[in-house]
This record gives sequence, structure tokens and C-alpha cells, in this order.
Amino acid sequence: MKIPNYSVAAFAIMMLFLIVGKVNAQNEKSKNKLPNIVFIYADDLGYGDLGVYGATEIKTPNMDKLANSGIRFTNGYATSATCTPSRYGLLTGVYPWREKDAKILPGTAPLLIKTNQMTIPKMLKEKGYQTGIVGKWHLGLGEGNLDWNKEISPSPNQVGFDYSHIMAATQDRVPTVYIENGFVVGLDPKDPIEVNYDKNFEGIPTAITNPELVKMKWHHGHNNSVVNGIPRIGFMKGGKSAIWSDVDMSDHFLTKAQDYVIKHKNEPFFLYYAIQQPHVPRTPNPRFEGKSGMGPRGDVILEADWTIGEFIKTLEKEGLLENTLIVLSSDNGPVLNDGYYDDAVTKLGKHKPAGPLRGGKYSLFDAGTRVPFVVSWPGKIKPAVSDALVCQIDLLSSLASLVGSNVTTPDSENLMPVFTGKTSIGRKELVLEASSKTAFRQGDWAMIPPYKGVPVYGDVNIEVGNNKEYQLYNLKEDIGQKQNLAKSNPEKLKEMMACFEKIRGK
Ligand code: NG6
Ligand code: CA
Repeated sequence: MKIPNYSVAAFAIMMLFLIVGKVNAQNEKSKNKLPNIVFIYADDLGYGDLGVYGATEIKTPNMDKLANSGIRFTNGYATSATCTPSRYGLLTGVYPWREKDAKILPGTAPLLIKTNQMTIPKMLKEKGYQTGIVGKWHLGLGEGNLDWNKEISPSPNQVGFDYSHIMAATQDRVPTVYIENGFVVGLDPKDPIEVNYDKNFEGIPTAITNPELVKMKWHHGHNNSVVNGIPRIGFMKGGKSAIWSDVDMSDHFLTKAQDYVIKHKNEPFFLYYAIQQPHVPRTPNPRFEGKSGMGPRGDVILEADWTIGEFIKTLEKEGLLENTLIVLSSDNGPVLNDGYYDDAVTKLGKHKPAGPLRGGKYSLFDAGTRVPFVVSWPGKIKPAVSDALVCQIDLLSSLASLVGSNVTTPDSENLMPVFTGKTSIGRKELVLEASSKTAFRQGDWAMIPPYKGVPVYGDVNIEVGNNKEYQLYNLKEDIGQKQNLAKSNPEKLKEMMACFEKIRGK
């Protein structure tokens, strides 16, 4: 039978439409594909520790490159001047001063986040994300009286993370072991682990009873159990086969983070990659030892920078970088002597870890909470520097809006247009916390109400912000908070106090 020519042509045209339609649909799908989300969260990294934030004495090429590929915030804040409260605020979108137990936790503390509480990973999971954490946790585990030799629960896995590979608290606190999905990694059941923060176990050496074991001298605190020659906070017995290697910790977490990305490259994933640097004890891998000329604190910043570079290379190699939203930030401001003699003070030279800001870790002054804050998403965000006021607490509502979730909290603002550079108008105000005391930022102004207590936290030599008088600073004109304007501008002070009290009382 002879097929008329016009029907061949019609068939061809139809096929063409089908193919074009399919290609378009595919394009549309990949264009609208939810981005992967990664938080790279450093520990005690200061506003002035990165080249891109003004450091000249230390080189951070990989963090600088990331910052230059996205939006670098000059007014980006952690919620708190210490770790546990900041991480609580970051993950829950709730101000940590609303939670009375949000203080620096011992390694034996129960889980601070309630298992029925909303968190970023939980919200993302509801939207089809695979969620993981690698690195420092420090938000408590279990329900008290934890048996480290059984399944540890609740853990990150009960508050939204599908996968967790963590250290329980800090590098200077016991237990000095990794925990994966609720189980201590490499534990020998014949050598069970016991942990206590109140009293030692019989026959276990400490930095006081056996100073000859100590390779890193303690300055204040840090004189309990000695692990790998480093005296820690808290006492620990057993678990020998599970004990981590401090100098390999950075490589260890990097490998876990890279493995996670490779394993989940075909689904949208959220990875909270909480690196341990430059918190004490600073234990650079021998590859980085002596490389900064600034002692171990500088060396571990170089190590962290290299590690971040390697991690980003993995995203690139897997073809994921374009559609990955990366937030780089720190949990609180910098500190030099945080309990060990490690040359951080003596070898500092001209480096200014807090940049132009006043104070540091533990401080109500700006260096306590104003931290490096970068948002990169190569496929979507054009590089820029933004002066908008933003806080880590806003990531919950912002990411919710990005993925089409209506999760929010009264404290967390949807700043997605700011994080993607569509506007530079951020928050109007922000309550900041240090050691359960609070201060207030509004526009360019910072206000610290009167507080009892020492003005300088002696051991660490940081001005913490306590003063019998009200303090009021205009950060635009006086970023170093040198000129207290409380007396010369009583109207502004009154206005800020009223707003501050209204939020605090909410
Ligand atoms: C302090 C520790 C300090 C550090 C900090 C927690 C003493 C004297 N000092 O109590 O070394 O571990 O807690 O840091 O023990 S944070 O970044 O996790 O908040
Ligand atoms: Ca910290």
C-alpha cells in the first residue's frame, strides 16, 4: 500500500514535537531540581581569620574562593558566643536564650533538642531530602545516664538526620571516640567505655596524678583524663580500640563527608559538615605543622582551609557544585588561649582573629557572634558582598521557603531573597547571647544592658561585655565599639530597650 507523503510528514512532525517536548520537560526538571544544601560550620573561627574578611597574615585561598563565588555577608551572626547555644539556634530556628539548658554542655548531657521539635534536617526530610551530619555535635545525647556501649538514643538520628558520624561534644571533652548512627565506632565489647564528669574512675591517670603523660600542657581546666597525651575535660575509662587520632580528625571527617556526597549524589541531600577547627586542642596533621608560622591555631586554620577545598573538589568532580547551596560560617567568635599552652598568644604576630571587632568568644561585644558568613550556589547566586543583617537562626525559615515548606518559627525570618542576593534588606533586629546574657542589635546600633560580672574573662583574656552602665554603639561609625553613646543618645537607648524587652518577653 502506498502511504501518502503528507502522512509521513505529519508523523515526522509529531515525533519531533514529542522529542522536543521531552527534552524541554527534562530541562525544566533539572532547572527546578531542589539544590543540595551543605553547611560547613567551623568551630571558633573568627571574623578576621579569613583572607576575604581582611586577614593578611594567614592564607585561606579555598574559603576565599568559596566566598568570592557567592554572597559574603559582613553582618552575619551566630545566635550565640558559644557552641551549644549557637548550634541549637542554627538547627531549630529558635533563639537559644529561650531554652534554659542551652549552655556549653558536658559530654554526658542529655539531648537538648526535643525529639518532637522541628529542625532543619527534619523539615528538609519532609521535602524528600536525604540528611546527614559529619563532625561536631555538642547538643547532648540520650536521656541522661547514658550507656556508651549500647545504642545511643536519642541522637542526631532522632531529630532529623538519616545519617550521623559525630564526636559527642568537643575535641577537648571525653568521650574521645566517634559515634556513627548511635554506635561508638570500633568499640571492643570486652573493653567497655565509661564516662564521668564529676569523679574519676579508680586507677585512671589524670593530668594531675600523671603529668608525665601530658604532651600538651593545660593552662586552665583540661586536667582530667589524658588521651593521646592531651589532657581533657571529663574522665573516661576503657574503649581503647575506639579512641580517635587527634591529628587525623580533619582527614577523617573529610572522608566521611566526601563519602556521604558520593553516596547520595542522585538525590537532593543536606549535609551538616561541622569541622572541629580551630577549637582547642589544636592538633594539625603533620602535613600542616609549622606551616602558618603562627603555631597550632594558624596551622589548623590552614588545615581547615585545605579540607574545605578538597570537599568542594568532590562536589565539583561529581558534577554537583552548580546546584549545591553552601553556607560557610562559624559557631562563635575567636579565642586564643582557651585552656592549653599552644603558642596561640605568643605566635600571633600581627594577625587579628576578630578583625576590627571588639571582644571574642564568650563576649556580648560583636566579635562573640559576628562571624564569617558566606552563601554560595554557583548555578543561582551571583557573587556579591552584602551588608544585610542576617543570622544563622534564619536558615530554617529561609530554606523552608526555598524547598516549598511552610515550616517557620517566630524567631526565624525568611531571608531567602537576601541569601540569594535579590535584596540587601535583611533583618531589622537581632537578640544576641553570651553565657545566658543577651544584647541587642538594631539597624546599625548595638546595645548591651548593664550586667554584673567581670569585664574581662581573665583566663582567656577576652572582654565579655559586662558593665554597670548601659552600652550603646553605632557600628557603622564605630565598628570596634569604642564610643559608648548611651549617655549622649538616651532616645535611641530607650527605643532599643523597649524593642529588646518586647522580644525577650515574647
Ligand atoms: C569551656 C572550656 C573551653 C571550651 C569551651 C567550649 C574550660 C576552662 N574551658 O568551658 O576550653 O571547651 O568550654 O567551647 O574548661 S565551645 O566552642 O564548644 O563552646
Ligand atoms: Ca565554638
